[in-house]
Amino acid sequence: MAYKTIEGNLESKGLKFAIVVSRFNSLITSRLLEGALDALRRTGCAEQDITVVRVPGSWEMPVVARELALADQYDAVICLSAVIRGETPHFDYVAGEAAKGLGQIPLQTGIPVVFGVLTTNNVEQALDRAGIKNGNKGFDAAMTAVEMANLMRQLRSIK
Ligand code: INI
Repeated sequence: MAYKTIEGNLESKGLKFAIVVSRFNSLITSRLLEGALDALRRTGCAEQDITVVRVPGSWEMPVVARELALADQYDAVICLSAVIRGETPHFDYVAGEAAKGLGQIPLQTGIPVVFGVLTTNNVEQALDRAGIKNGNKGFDAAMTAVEMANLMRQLRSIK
């Protein structure tokens, strides 16, 4: 007997998304947001099905993403920020807590939370990943959100 494959498609018509975006490093994060919006629009998502929530920095993302996941309004939450290594250990605390906090939310809520958080050594590396040289990680994060939202719908419809 042929095996069964389950995977999410890349159509976002009828799905709802929340995008959490940080103001910190806004030169980078505004580009990540543009990339994410481009991906959602191009996969068919209606403008009124997209909610953008702005937060001060990566540190503040988990509590806000959790609230959105619990709201029962969104098929996926997309988190966009950039943590850039400086001279102090601040980077490790902020990046570490953001990753740890965001990682727990899908497990607690069943709503996919996509980690569109850049962690780079300098601004140039971040810009490269925000539409300059190495693609746009905001676009990639939104495509992952679309796939995961569809996958979760399929898994929930299995009888
Ligand atoms: N927040 C970021 O999103 N990226 C950073 O690189 C960063 N650095 O390096 O400090 C950063 N700090 C702010 C932090 O997220 C909080 O907003 C702040 O500590 C207030 O709680």
